Amino acid sequence: MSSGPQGQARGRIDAQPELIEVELARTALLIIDMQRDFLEPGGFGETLGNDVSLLKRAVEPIRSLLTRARQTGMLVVHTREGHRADLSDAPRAKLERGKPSARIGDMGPMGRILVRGEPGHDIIPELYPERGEPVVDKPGKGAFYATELQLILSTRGIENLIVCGVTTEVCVHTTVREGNDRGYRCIVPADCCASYFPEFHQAGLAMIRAQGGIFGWVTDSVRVLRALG
Ligand code: C5J
Repeated sequence: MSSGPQGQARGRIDAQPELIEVELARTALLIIDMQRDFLEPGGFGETLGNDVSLLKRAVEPIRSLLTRARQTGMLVVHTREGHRADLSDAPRAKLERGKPSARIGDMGPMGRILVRGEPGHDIIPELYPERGEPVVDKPGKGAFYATELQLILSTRGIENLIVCGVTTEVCVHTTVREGNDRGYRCIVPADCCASYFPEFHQAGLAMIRAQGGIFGWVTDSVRVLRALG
């Protein structure tokens, strides 16, 4: 951590393709969809035939960043993918897709699959939001689509996003692409993301940092913690 010309605290994050220096007061931790529906048996992820235990590896690294962000007063935003109980915000193209063992809105062991307010839709206890941390409900894969996320970030003067969560190549990637197009510097700690497909996780990160960082920067939780001081 160092000070800028106006005395603002700045963090230098060792990343790929290159080091990035950010003003910490203009940086937010964005945690994507760390919900029971994706990480626990019986939820949306498992209905699609996935081994949900593969996502657990991201929990502890995210928890270490979350703890530090809270200590430093950094804005923390959580997101949850899910739909209204009447599914009026769930397009047929999404509802009818594939051959899952149960569809969005069906009853499962954690309540209705991917429906807001159901136990499965909630964030896992290890990363549970604290009072005052915005929780953005999103009907799509990207966190900017049909949500108030951009308003929340612009109200706080945020320019940089540290993007964590699941899954790397779906909701994290979509959000990084959306954020990049909206002018945010998106920094992705690799160990704070996970996928049901380890090869997609690697490919997703490679796409972000390729071509001089075409969508953003890739780092890890240890390097972010070091930059936060
Ligand atoms: C998916 C997500 N994979 N949060 N959602 O459907 O990545």
